[in-house]
This record gives sequence, structure tokens and C-alpha cells, in this order.
Amino acid sequence: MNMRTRHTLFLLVSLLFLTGAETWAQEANYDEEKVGSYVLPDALTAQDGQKVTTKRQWERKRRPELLRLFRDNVYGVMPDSKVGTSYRVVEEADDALGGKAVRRQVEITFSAGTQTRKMLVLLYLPKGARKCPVFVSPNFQGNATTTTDPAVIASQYSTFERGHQVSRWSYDRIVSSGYGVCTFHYFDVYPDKDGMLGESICPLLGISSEADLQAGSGKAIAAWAWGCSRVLDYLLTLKEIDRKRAILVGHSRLGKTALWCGALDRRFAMVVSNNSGCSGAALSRRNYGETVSRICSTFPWWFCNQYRSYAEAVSALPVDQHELIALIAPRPVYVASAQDDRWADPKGEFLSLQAAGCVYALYGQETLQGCAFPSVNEHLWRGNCGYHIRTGVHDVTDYDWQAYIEFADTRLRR
Ligand code: GTR
Repeated sequence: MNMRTRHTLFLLVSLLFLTGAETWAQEANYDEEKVGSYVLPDALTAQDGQKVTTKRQWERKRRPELLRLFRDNVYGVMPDSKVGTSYRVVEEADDALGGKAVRRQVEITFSAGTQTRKMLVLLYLPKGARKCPVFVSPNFQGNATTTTDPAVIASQYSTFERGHQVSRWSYDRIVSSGYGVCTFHYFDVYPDKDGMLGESICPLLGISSEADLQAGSGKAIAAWAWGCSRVLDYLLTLKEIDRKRAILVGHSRLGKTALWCGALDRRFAMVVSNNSGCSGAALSRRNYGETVSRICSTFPWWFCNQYRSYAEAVSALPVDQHELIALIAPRPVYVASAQDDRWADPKGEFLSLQAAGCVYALYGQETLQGCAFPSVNEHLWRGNCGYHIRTGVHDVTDYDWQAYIEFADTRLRR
């Protein structure tokens, strides 16, 4: 095939793809009138019908039950198998971010038998930090895309140029506010493409192919969540970090990941979902924007296999996403939406956080129950539940980081 034919073919394929994407977008419902009615599962009614009225009943019975239901029907988990872990500081300097920060880059090596896998962690700490709070947030395109800092090493699977997503990372503001911040490329754990199970961390944990998956086995989201917990293991070895103030932040698919990881790993003292949308913060039963049906057909490798069985029967799901947020209670949780990110259903994200309130109330906290949907760029914070919808598109901005810092400042006291 000559160059010209190739080029024409490429244009044709792109056109087909774009028309396809448009059809999907047209099919998505953006009309509030057409959302239809739905009944959410009650976070405070156990499967055997028992009503949960105390935090003890929640913690002893309903919480573990919901964790199992999310594991078996939505995300799955990584097997418990032991992997060897070693840390190697590959680069360190104390003059980063204009002299404000210590930069440390650490290679984590996981091993099982003869297999190994490496993860590269980038950490900025306020200079002289002792027991500082820390944000943990995986990135989409590789560590070097989060900054223009020339010393940051490119992540192994990244093909993007340095600084490509710099606008999403308010490192200066974070460090100036007294917080550490730590990131890693999510591909280091599980490359975000179909058919990558065998090329992910999973083989080290005993899952090399689809045939090894069992009920409750997770794939990409579960693996990314596992990765966030392993980074936290490392951070907890550092004297500069306050082990009681680690905050997990994730955007979009990594916001879904943050919520699931925060539910599983209670060492994260606060969890932030930035524009996580369908199968993240947004209620699945609301037919608005992206749906379970759509997400299961586009991204089947994100979820446990059982999730697909609800694609055309969302009302049969034994859970909805407000219960995922409730699994974070009583810890601070922040859900952020963006006005033009209709695909993620901002209202569904808000309603979900609001509905999680009944569990926060068991802990005697104020909640968003009864609050009206806020105006854009207004902070709606009650007790440990924080929400905003900012102007703009699906993204992470300095506005968002500023809110997360302020929320953490007021909720996570030393
Ligand atoms: C979209 C997907 C969303 C969201 C987003 C992202 O294509 O439909 O669920 O996760 O990707 O991660 O940016």
C-alpha cells in the first residue's frame, strides 16, 4: 500500500470512528425529563431486610456486605497473593519547585517468582516537612507529563511529551500549602487497553489470562486501586509523611478508581472524586449521559466480568453508586463535577453524594441531605461531604485543587 492510499484509508477510518462517536453521543440522554423514575437500593437496609440504625450495625454487617456486593458485581479486587516489594530512590533533589520542595523519584519493584514489574513514583514534599499530609493521585500520561520539571523521569509506557498535562497538576500550590504530592502512571500497573490482563500486574498475582478470573476478580480499576494502595505502603515508611492524613484524588476513570480504593483501603483519610461520572460517583440508575450499558461495551476491561450482566438491566444491580460513597464514611469525601461534563452526569454525582448522607448521619455528622443543587463555582460543604460544580469541561483544574486543599485543611486536623 502506498502512502497516499494509506492516508486515505486513515481518513476514512477516522471518519467512521467520529460518526460512530457522534451516534453514541446522540443516543445518550441529556434531557432531565427523560431520566425516568428509579428506586435506589437503600444503603441502610441489609440484604436480609434488617434495618441499619447504628454505626455498629453498619460497620459489622452492612458495610462488609456492600463491599462484597461491589466486589462481586462491579469492580472486583486483586487476589490477596503476596508479592515481593522493594523500593529504590532513583533521584532526589532538595531544590525542586523553585527551592520550595524536595523531589524524590522512587522505583517500586514488585516480584513473584521470576516475574517482576516496576512502577515509578514521583513525590514532591514541602522542604523540611515533618508529618505532612499528602495527596496521592495516579496520572494518565506518565510522570513527566505532569510537570515541566526537566529532572522528572519519563514513565516507561508513556509516549507523551514533558508537560503535556501540566495544567492538571497544581504542584506549586499543593506544596506551598504544606502538602506533599505523589503520582505514578497508571499504565505501570495496568495498561489501559483491551486485552492487557497478561501485560499488567495481574500475572504476578496469579492471574495471567481471562481463564484465571474468578467471581470477584477485578481487572483494570481493581489493579489501579491496588497500585494506589502500594504507593501508600511506601509513603507510610517515610517520616516526613503524616500517616493519618493521606488523601486519594482521582480524575474520571481514575476517580472511579479512587472511590473504590478509598472504600477498600481505610488508610486513606480522605477521598476525592474529580468528574468520575458513570460507575464512579454518578448514580447508575439515572439515565443521563454515559450509562452502564455504554461503559460495559466501551471499557469491558475496567470492571469485573459480572458487571456486564447488568448492562441492559441496571435496576437489577444490587448496589448503586451512593453506596460506594457511603463506604468511605465517616472519612471526608469530595465529589467534584464540571458544568460542561454532561457525559459524567453532574446532577447524578451530586444526588449520589447526597444519598450517601444517611450513612454519614449514623456517625452524627452533618450531611448534604436536604440541600439544593448548588450554583456553579459555589462550595457546598457539610460535615465531611464536599461538593462543587465548576464552570468548564471534563478536566482537573487549579480551581479543583484549591478546593481539595481547603477542604482537607478544615477536615483533616493533626
Ligand atoms: C470516557 C469514559 C468515562 C470517563 C472518561 C475518562 O471516555 O466514558 O467514563 O472515565 O473516559 O476517564 O476520561
